[in-house]
Amino acid sequence: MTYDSNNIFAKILRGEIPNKTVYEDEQVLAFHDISAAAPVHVLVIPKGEYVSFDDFLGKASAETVHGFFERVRKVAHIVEAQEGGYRLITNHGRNASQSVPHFHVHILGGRALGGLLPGDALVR
Ligand code: DGP
Repeated sequence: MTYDSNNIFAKILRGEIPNKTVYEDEQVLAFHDISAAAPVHVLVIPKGEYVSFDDFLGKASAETVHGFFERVRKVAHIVEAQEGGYRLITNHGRNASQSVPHFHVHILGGRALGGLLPGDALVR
């Protein structure tokens, strides 16, 4: 997997495109999704160059992976999503409709989110 340093999240990390930051440290940036699908919709991205979850787990150290997911939890608490509940989504590749090729986790919450997939998605 080749990382495209012109993807939109790389531009956000370089400060070329503004974002509404929820949390930032040396490892991650968390910001509000531009097209929120729920009252809480935050994206958490590592600062390292990883195309997707699959790429991240394949390349990053166990310490980095652990640190990333600890921060996802921290961000979920910052936006106070833990009490009512939240869903994590990460899309890898074409079938999952990944649209930005920089690994990111969606934190969704703030309302009842319903079933796992939109509609009654039948596997055919
Ligand atoms: P995915 O489909 O999993 O690759 O999700 C990409 C998400 O990124 C999508 O929910 C919309 C969001 N997004 C795309 N461009 C921007 C942007 O410029 N700013 C912000 N804040 N979010 C963006």
